[in-house]
Amino acid sequence: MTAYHYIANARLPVPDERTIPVIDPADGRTFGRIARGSAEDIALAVQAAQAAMGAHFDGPWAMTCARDRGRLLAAWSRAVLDEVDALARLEARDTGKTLRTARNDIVALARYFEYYAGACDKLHGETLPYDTGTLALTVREPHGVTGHIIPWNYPAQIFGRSVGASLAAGNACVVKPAEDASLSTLYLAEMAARVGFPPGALNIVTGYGAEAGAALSAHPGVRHLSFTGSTVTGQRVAEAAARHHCPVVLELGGKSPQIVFEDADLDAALPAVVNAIIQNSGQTCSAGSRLLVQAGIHDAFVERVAERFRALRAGPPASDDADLGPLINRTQYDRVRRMLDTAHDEGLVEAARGRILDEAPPEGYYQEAVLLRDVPPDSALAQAEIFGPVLITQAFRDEAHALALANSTDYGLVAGVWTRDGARQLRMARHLRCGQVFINNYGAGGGVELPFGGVKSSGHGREKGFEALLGFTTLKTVAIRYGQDA
Ligand code: TXE
Repeated sequence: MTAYHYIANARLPVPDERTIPVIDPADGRTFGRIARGSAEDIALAVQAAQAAMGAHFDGPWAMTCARDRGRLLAAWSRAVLDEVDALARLEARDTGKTLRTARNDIVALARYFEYYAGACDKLHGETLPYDTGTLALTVREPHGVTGHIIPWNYPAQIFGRSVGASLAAGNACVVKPAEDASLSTLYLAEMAARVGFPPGALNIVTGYGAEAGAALSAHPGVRHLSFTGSTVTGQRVAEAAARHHCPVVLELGGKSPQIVFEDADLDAALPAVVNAIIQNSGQTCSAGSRLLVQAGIHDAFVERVAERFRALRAGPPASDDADLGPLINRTQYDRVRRMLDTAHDEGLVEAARGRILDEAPPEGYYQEAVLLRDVPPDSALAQAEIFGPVLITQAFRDEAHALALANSTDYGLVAGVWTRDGARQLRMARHLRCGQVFINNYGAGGGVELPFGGVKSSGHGREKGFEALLGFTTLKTVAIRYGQDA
């Protein structure tokens, strides 16, 4: 099939020499091609989005009222649920995630559209006390054209949370999915056209980050940018956006702690702690990648975690026996292996290792789950985002020590705390330097309603919930003089 961009509700085919192979992480084989977008393709997509908005916000999409935007998003949500199995299969093949995970992702995607469908017509301004004889009010307006740079770890979900909120607020979107995982985005854009979104409201340009992604972040017609990805690329995107005064939401990496106190319900903590790191084979920005356990129970609890790790199996996405799918690509696979080599060079203790199923093709990017114990806080393994199924442990003495360790990285995305002590729960929630704190649970990215984002090198701005919707608007103040002076 000819590779294409999707602009103004139509496929824009590209010649073969302008394509990128689509590789199946399960066996390393090429099974399709996507278009390799250029700055010209981005310009076309921005133009289509600008036409949908109109120069004075008088274009067809800008004139679509909030109620109707909500109805379109609701219809899109239902269409996604009608095709949940097809979408999950596509996402699993493109990313290597297990079918089970892919299915959850697609259901979450539908829920994003449902949430934002209901939120469209609840987005309102205020009236303000001002001079007698003047009515002052604020109106929430869209930014105009918004750019969305999506990573490969949760392509459908991240598309849903960012594009869903932006369209709900009345913006027209240009999306650049990751070169490693663009298929669900292309599929969803055609679905949007089918349910009735007008041409230009949603446009997709696939391609490499350094080409299509850089062109999108530098395009002066883009009035708001959402980026999810690495810290380094996020910085580049923000620098390019700053040149045309474009606000940016950055959702970057993490090195999130899961803190287990001696008084915790350990039976409840155990499965949650394991799931928080193996979910999506550890390729989750909010993965709970550092396990901090109070010294008195550290060894016994870590042994229970180790037992679970030994039973974990990496295998093909479609296999019922696989707990983890392969990593996304050769680069990520090599990166994780390199970090594990460093761990061994530094003499770190491997407390447990899962296994790779025999049915996994040797050319696939399979990495078994690894548990490393007593990792020094200043080592690379304790500081850097590994983005694989690797959990490290550290023992802490008391609450102050736990906090010091938890806050000791450059990141600040999520933290999990397990304790029955109510006052300690509140103290920890207050002093942890991160965007989300989960007490006696760990919602790795979960909860469409809950604002999500980081502090420090994990980024700024918030995705998800109503907060994200507000971020996709700008405020206009209107003061109407009607002349009845006091
Ligand atoms: O990310 P990039 P990569 C982290 C994780 C991972 C590392 C590298 O630690 O190991 O990043 O992954 C686009 N201008 N996360 O290299 O490069 C790119 O095409 C504009 C955390 O894949 O940040 C893709 O669409 N865009 C993370 C998107 O940016 C550019 C998810 C992400 O790619 C660009 C993924 C440029 N110059 C990786 N260069 C999370 N927060 O969930 C690349 N891109």
